[in-house]
Amino acid sequence: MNRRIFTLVTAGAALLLASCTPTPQLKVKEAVLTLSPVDSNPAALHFNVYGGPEDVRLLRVSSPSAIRVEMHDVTVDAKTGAVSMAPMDRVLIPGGEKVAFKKGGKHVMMWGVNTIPRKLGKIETEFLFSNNERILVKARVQEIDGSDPDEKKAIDG
Ligand SMILES: [Cu+2]
Repeated sequence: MNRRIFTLVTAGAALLLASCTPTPQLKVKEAVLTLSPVDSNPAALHFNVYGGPEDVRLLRVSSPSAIRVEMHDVTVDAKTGAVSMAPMDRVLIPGGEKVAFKKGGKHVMMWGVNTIPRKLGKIETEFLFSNNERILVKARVQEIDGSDPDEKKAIDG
């Protein structure tokens, strides 16, 4: 009898523990593509990556609606204050941690974004990680002032 109660209690404790410390899941969220006011200039993709159970590297971001996609980091020259950006091959995503790709920091640039995402107001993107995970994300597309793309406004009226 006592033994049975003990088993029930440990099972309950295990359940409780499991619900308190969920295994982190590798995720990409809050993705927004900001178009340039000049159509021939690249668009900037910002998003947050939430690390999974182990460290991984983000190897590539791509989109069927863009000709060229690059990951960039921004550096500020300590002496002159000049801002420059350089392509990154890979970005470490530590397990359980958030890595932000945001204005003034790491970001993704897209050249040649075609009319489909401009009309839909959404763009399909794919994130490839070093553990071979591929995450598909539909990012919101906006003009530089945060409004819907001009092409979508023209359709929606
Ligand atoms: Cu850039």
